[in-house]
Amino acid sequence: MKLMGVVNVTPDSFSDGGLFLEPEAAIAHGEQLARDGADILDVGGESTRPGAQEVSAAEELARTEPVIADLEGLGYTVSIDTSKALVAEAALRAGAEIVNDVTALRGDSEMAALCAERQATVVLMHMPGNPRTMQAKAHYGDVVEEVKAFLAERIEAAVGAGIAEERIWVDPGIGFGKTLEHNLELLRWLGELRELGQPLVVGASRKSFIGKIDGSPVEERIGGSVATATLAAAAGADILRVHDVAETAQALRVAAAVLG
Ligand code: HH2
Repeated sequence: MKLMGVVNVTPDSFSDGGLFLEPEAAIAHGEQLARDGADILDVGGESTRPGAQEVSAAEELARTEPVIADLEGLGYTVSIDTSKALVAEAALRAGAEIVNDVTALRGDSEMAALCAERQATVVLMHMPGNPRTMQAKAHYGDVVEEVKAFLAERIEAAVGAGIAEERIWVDPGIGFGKTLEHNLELLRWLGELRELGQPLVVGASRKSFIGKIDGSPVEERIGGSVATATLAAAAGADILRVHDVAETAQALRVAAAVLG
């Protein structure tokens, strides 16, 4: 089990926007997450929340590159959370090893070839449409089957573009074009996605589905996030993308001790 700690270098991320916009603050936050137990630091320079402002590649690159260079220099494993090949290229040059693309290589026609050539590990995430259109597309017959079929198709596309199968991770995209019930179904049947045969990433941390269950505002969703992460781990997730690394790491230690 790996923990991927979230380092948002943005003014508008849904849970921590503006807190780490200065490179020094983002780097210090990344270092803290690593001390807390993060195995990977996921650096992002553009919010993907519904309705978020689009950011130019130049701005996204300027936000993320110095943070990645410093964190990589300190010896940490870094991923870049981007859909833009220009941003990913600069990140890989600065030492990132993983490209976390919420569009699953559909957002930028250069992205697949870049990841293949640079031998990056890629995270392929499910999202219908894009962040601006996704909530209108939250319609499924069987959400688990449809997400699984989408991811299978994206794995095939990635392999076709020359990305080695052992470098492909998959993610159901909790909160991306899904209603509360869709998110719960996916979390309930997470094990089905293991049949894809690739490492499984789950990112449910602080997301609005938790607030829809108990009315909690975003700053009060740590309990729900940790519960979800623990259940996802028990269901076979391999990588958990979380904001609250220390709390999640403790929950996983205790769960592992109890399960023996
Ligand atoms: N969720 C977010 C962003 N990137 N990447 C993957 N692979 N899986 C996810 O579930 C995922 C992701 C949204 O969370 P956050 O980065 O905290 O917010 P924002 O997009 O507003 O910056």
